[in-house]
Amino acid sequence: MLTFYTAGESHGRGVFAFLDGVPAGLRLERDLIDADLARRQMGYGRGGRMKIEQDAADCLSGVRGSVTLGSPIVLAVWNRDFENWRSFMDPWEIVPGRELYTPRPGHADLAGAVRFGHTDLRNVLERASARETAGRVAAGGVLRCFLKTLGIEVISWVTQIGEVRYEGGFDRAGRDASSVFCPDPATSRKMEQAIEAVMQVGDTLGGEFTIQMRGLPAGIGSYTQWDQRLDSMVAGHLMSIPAIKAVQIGLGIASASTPGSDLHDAILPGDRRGSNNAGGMEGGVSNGEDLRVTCTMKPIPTLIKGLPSIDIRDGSEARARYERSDYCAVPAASVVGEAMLMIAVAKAILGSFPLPNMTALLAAFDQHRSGH
Ligand code: EPS
Repeated sequence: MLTFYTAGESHGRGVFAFLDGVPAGLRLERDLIDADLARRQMGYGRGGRMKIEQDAADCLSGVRGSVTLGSPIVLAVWNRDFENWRSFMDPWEIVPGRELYTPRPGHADLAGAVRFGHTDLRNVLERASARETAGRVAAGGVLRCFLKTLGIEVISWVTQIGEVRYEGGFDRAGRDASSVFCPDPATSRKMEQAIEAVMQVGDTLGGEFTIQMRGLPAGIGSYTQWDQRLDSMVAGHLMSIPAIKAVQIGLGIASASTPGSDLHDAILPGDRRGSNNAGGMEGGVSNGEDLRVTCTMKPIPTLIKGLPSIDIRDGSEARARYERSDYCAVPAASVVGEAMLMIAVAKAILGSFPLPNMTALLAAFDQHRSGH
């Protein structure tokens, strides 16, 4: 079984990813992992923090000479900003001055403080911050190498910022040339303008992105138990990304208004399907078509103008405190979405093929693939 966790505070020493169960003998491409981390820092509308950080994965265990050992892997993404926060974030002795008492509506501040009994909201937001997603992307990079070895590729693109929508398909050159990760230049410009408009009034903007996985063979996941269903694993992993409010698989919400005769993907001779409205999964099992998932992101809850709130010390009216934030992080979230999809699918593959090294896994996987 593949186990994945993160640790780390936003202004602490760093963000850490822990992966256990990655087979031995997997060759890792450091550039691939760091390219994902660099992409997560990009996107029009990011805030000042991204000018400070230069995220890269420092591998602390489980890898020798670029090859996995089969032992637990720990990756560190060090926070450059820690130098500015050392006195407030030191594990043993801190100086006062960075306490927070006015929770942001929409963030974990208030509910998180209730959960753990914190009286200083800093103790919540340091961990609830989306800075944590750097650890997810570092781990996702390791699993990108794993999936690439199995002939599986993951891509994503932004389909909506605010009210500006893109209905076209994926084009790598277009996506990579776009500051908002949308393949079409004219739509990208409109998305930038939508972000600029909220920047001017100190507001924030959400949106939507689509992730596609190509090359996953049929038969991964299971219909036999709810938590082994691939769609349940995929949705859960993507829903866990901060600010994601909806996950759609294939045609998703539009399935409700589509008659069954139009919705279901005809099975044709020669291993072909008439369409892919199911998004590559039927009955919780991959069906050999591309996995296709769309995620909706709400606007970031940290606003310059500060939303209505209270001071938790006395319950009096107050505006939520603003320190620094992003205006729009949908492009960055699409990179996190890729990582979480890769983690979910890698868990499902290793659940079906619990083999200790890549030689055995590749042999079993190739045999499975050729059976279809
Ligand atoms: C983020 C780092 C954070 C925020 C952002 C994501 O850095 P800081 O709080 O120092 O500015 O920029 O987090 C949020 C917007 C949030 O609401 O949690 C990052 O590395 O992605």
